[in-house]
This record gives sequence, C-alpha cells and structure tokens, in this order.
Amino acid sequence: MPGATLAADLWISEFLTPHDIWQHGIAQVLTHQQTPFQDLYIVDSGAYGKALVLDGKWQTCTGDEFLYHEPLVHVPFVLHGKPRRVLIAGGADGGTAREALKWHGVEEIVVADIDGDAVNACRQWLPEVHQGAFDNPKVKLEIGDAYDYIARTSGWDVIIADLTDPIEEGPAYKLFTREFFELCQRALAPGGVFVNQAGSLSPPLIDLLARTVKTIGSVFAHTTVIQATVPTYGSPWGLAVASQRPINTRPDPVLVDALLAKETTGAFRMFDGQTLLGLLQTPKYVRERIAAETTIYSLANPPKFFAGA
Ligand code: SPD
Repeated sequence: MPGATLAADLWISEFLTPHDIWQHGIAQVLTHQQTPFQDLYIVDSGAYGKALVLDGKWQTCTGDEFLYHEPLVHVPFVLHGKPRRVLIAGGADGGTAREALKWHGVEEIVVADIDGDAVNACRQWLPEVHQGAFDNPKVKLEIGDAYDYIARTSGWDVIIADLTDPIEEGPAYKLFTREFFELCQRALAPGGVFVNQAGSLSPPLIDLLARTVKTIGSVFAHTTVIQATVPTYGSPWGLAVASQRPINTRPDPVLVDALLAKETTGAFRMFDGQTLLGLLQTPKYVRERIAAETTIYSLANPPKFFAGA
C-alpha cells in the first residue's frame, strides 16, 4: 500500500471470524510457554505496548487494557455501592485486582485462576498491568478451577468473571454455562452484582454474546450489557452485568462522581459518572438480538467459539 511501512518481521494472527484475521506486528517475544492449560505469549507489540496472548487470542496489553479493566470493575462496584468482598474468576494478569484495590471499602479480593504459570508469567513480565496487586495483603491468590472455588464459597459482594474466550478445549468454556451462573448467583451476598466478559458485539460474532446473556438472564432477575471498546480485541466487546436487584441504567453522573470521590482513590483514565451513564445505554441491535435468542448454554450444551457459537 503506498506510504505504508511495516515495522515488524514477526506477526501474531488472531482469527476474529473464520474469514477475518487481526494481525499484530511483534517487536519482541518476552516469553513463550505451553502451560498445562494454554499456549502463552507475552510480547512487546510495538504500537500497543506489552501484551498477553493466550491460545492465539489477545487478552491484555499495556496500551489499552484500562478500556477493559476499568469498566469491568467499576461498573459493578458503583451499582453495588459499597463492595467489601470481591471474587475474580480468572484475572491472571492482575489488572482487575489492581482496579478493585482502588475502592477504600474493599477488604478481601480473591483471584481464582486455573493457570498458575500464567499468573507467574504476568507477575514477571507485566508489572505495568498488575502494579503489585498480588503483593497487597487484601489480595489472595487461589490457583485452581474457579468453578469449584465458587461452588464452595459464598458472601461475595461482587463476582467478576475475567475470563478468556470460551474456545473449545480452552479452560474457560465451563464458566459460560447456566450451571456456573447459578453457582455465582448462590455465592453472592444480598445485593450482590455479577459481571463477565460476554463476547464480541460485532454483528457476525454476536451469537455467543446473545446466548451468554440469555443464559445469565435465565438465572438472575436483572441483566444488562455494557460496551467496552478495546482496540486490540478487534471489535467492540460486551460485558454482562447481572443482579437480583434492579439495575439503574440512568444513574445521575453527579451522584456517581460524588460516590467515586468518597469511596475510591480515583486515578481513573476512562471512568467517571458521565462515562458510566453512556456505558449503560445498550445499543438497539444488541437489545433486539438478545431478546430474540432462545439458546441457553449448559454443561451439556456449552458454547462453541467458531461453530456458530
Ligand atoms: N477476546 C478477548 C477477551 C479477553 C477477555 N479477558 C481478558 C483478560 C484481561 N484481564
């Protein structure tokens, strides 16, 4: 293409659909490991900074991770009002725990991730993301299956499912099923809020999100979808928020800013009351697609990432 100069010899390709590839030029591979659960790269990607790539899918990078971690944490926290006990399913890079620690009232954060090697690699290579969160005494690391951990615990104010995509044979697909969402609903304290990364909002990919949200909605009384725009994910991303309590999708930005000023350290890059009000306005095509969906994911009928979901 005239005027374009490519600045890398090595490229990581992520299949967004069977017909579309999102390619990133890699300046340097910092580590590459086959863990017991997934293929892991941490790379210097050049334009977007240092990045974690699991099973060929872009997870986190220093250049745009705040656009994912801030809404993932602060939307459910504001809706809850005063979270004290927080469970993160997944979250190996520590970005979600880092954001949760910004709330003064948070007393306990458990990060339940199945892949200890992924956590160790992120601790070593992505300090910009975790910013020492795993060393904070409020944060407890549980290496093991979050499904089993949630089944034997309760009393959480917020449960955050910060997972990889539910690819077949991948570690996360069980955590997109009705059985898992039922465990989460039972494990929440009264007034508790659940959030997960629910999939792409891109029209050709939205089946997975619609089915995931329909499944969550078959368990929780109230569900909504917020949109995270994370450039390295290749398409707009949906986060599903659910609770047994009604979700106020028209919060007053002034009151939210007052809550954030009182309850947090601040230091947000994308989040405030005005941003929250915008995030909570789910686009029409998303609402209509979810309303039309009938499939419920279960352990017997789990999601299939590239097979029409
Ligand atoms: N397709 C990418 C979705 C990734 C969601 N998980 C990211 C983990 C960041 N803490």
